[in-house]
Amino acid sequence: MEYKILQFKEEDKIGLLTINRPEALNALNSLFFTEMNSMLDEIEKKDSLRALIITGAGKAFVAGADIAEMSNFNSKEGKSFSETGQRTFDRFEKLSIPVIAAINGFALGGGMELTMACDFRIASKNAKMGQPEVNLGLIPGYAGTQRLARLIGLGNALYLLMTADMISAQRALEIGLVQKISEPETLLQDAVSIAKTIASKGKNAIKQVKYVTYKGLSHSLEEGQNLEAYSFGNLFDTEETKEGMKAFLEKRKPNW
Ligand code: CO8
Repeated sequence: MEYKILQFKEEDKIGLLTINRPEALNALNSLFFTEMNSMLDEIEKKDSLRALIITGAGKAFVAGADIAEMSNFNSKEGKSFSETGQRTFDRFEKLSIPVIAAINGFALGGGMELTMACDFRIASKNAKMGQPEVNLGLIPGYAGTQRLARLIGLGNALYLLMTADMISAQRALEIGLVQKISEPETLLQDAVSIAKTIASKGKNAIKQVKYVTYKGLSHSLEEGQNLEAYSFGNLFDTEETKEGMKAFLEKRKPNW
C-alpha cells in the first residue's frame, strides 16, 4: 500500500515508525487506522526486526483522534471508530517485539492512548500528555479508561480522566506514565539506544517476557504463575537459553 501518513524505516534491526500528519498535529483519522493495520501486517512479517519505535513528526506525537472527522458521527459510527482503534492498538501488545513510544510533543486523547498501547514510553522534556476527552463531552475510546488505571493506578487515572489536566513529562515520569525523559534533540537516539539494549538480549526470552506479562494481567495470580512456569520451563529446550547460560559460565557473551 502507498502510505500518506505513516513512514517506516529500518536500521540495524530497529524499526522507526513516524506518524506524519503535522498540519493536524498527527490527529488520528480513518486513513491512519487503515494505514496502521497495513503497516502492522508488514511489520509482523519482518523476521529480522528486533524492536519498533513509534514517534510523531513536528511538534506533536499525536494530539488525539481527529475531532473534525468525529464531529459528524452518530452512535453507531462512534462505536465502530472506537472498536477499530482498540483492535488496532491491541496489535502492538500482540507483536512479539518490544514497542517503544518516543513522545516528541503533545500526546493527548487518542495519542496518549496510543502511547499506552506501547510496551513503555520515553518522553521528550517538552512533551505534554493528557486525556482531554471530557472537555469535548467525550470519554477515551481507544482503551484509555482501561489501560490508564492499569498503568498508574485508579486514583491517578481517574484524576487525569476527570480533570483533563495536561501534564508535563516530569509529572508523567513521577506517576510512572513514562519511564524516561530525554532532551528533545536526543529523544530518538535514546529510544534507539534502549531498543538496541533489548535487541542484545535473548530474542525468544524478550518475546516470552512480553507475552507472559500481558497475558497474566487478565488472569488470577495463580493462573499467571502457571503460565510463567510453563513458559520458563519451555525455554530450557531452546538453543538460545542453553547458549545464554553456557556463555555466562564460560565468562563470554552469548553467541546469538
Ligand atoms: N483533531 C483534529 N485536528 C486537530 C486536533 C485533533 N485532535 N488537534 C489539533 N488539530 C489541528 C487544529 O485544528 C489545527 O488545524 P488548523 O491549523 O487547520 O486550524 C492544527 O491541528 C494545529 O493545532 P492548533 O492550532 O490548535 O495548535 P496549538 O499549538 O495552538 O494547540 C493543542 C495545540 C493544545 C494540542 C490543541 O491543538 C488541542 O487542544 N487539540 C485537541 C486536543 C484534544 O482535545 N484531543 C483529544 C481528542 S478526542 C480523542 O482523542 C478521543 C479518542 C477516542 C476516540 C474514540 C473514537 C470514537
